[in-house]
Amino acid sequence: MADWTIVVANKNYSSWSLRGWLALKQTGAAFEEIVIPLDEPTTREQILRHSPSGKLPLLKHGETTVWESLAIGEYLAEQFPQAGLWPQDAGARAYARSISTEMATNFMATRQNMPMNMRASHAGKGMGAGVQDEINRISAIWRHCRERFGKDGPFLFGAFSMADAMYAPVASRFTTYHVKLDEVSEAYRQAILAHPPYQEWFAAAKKEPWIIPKYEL
Ligand SMILES: N[C@@H](CCC(=O)N[C@@H](CS)C(=O)NCC(=O)O)C(=O)O
Repeated sequence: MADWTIVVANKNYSSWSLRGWLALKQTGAAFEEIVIPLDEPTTREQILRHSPSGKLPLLKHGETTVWESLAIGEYLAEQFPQAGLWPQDAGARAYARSISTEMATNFMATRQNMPMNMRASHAGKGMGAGVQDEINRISAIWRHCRERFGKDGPFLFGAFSMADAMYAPVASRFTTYHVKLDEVSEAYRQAILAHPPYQEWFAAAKKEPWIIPKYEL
């Protein structure tokens, strides 16, 4: 049995699960995975068997359990310093933590109007009140990071980091809802889509049998 297990929800719909899973993949550690489908009669009971908050993702490492995607990222960064989950430079690291927390606690209009649904293609849908303002803020973050910190690779801080794990579901949403982006943000969206672990997750999402009608706009 692997030392590491991650409990996630449906790959097609669970943006938070994708964040934790991408962070774990970045460490290179072998891990086991438990997938619990959302919105089923037994979902809550199944999640509570693992997660005291009733939410996923949840990471298990021996006797240690960690939930909340940012806390998972912090724990993995401590356990695997070589994975580069946070940038080396203190200023860049502070910026990465700020934008990751901003992602974790904001952008409610986008979340509500553009639920993650990796398999779907909903051109023109999801542009509810406040969404364009949030898209503008997200694009400004992406442009700033790419221009100031991203010279050594295609991601926000060059190499793939926790900040990319946090914004990867947004890249997925912008794809599903055909959001028009500036050139720099569009290139970043494509870099996320081309990231091999993202593709692995997406391939699994496409094979899932579950459909959640409320996320099928
Ligand atoms: N703040 C949490 C959010 C986790 C969250 O909301 N997860 C959703 C799945 S995307 C969940 O577990 N929902 C449980 C349910 O709908 O029953 C984190 O960062 O991990």
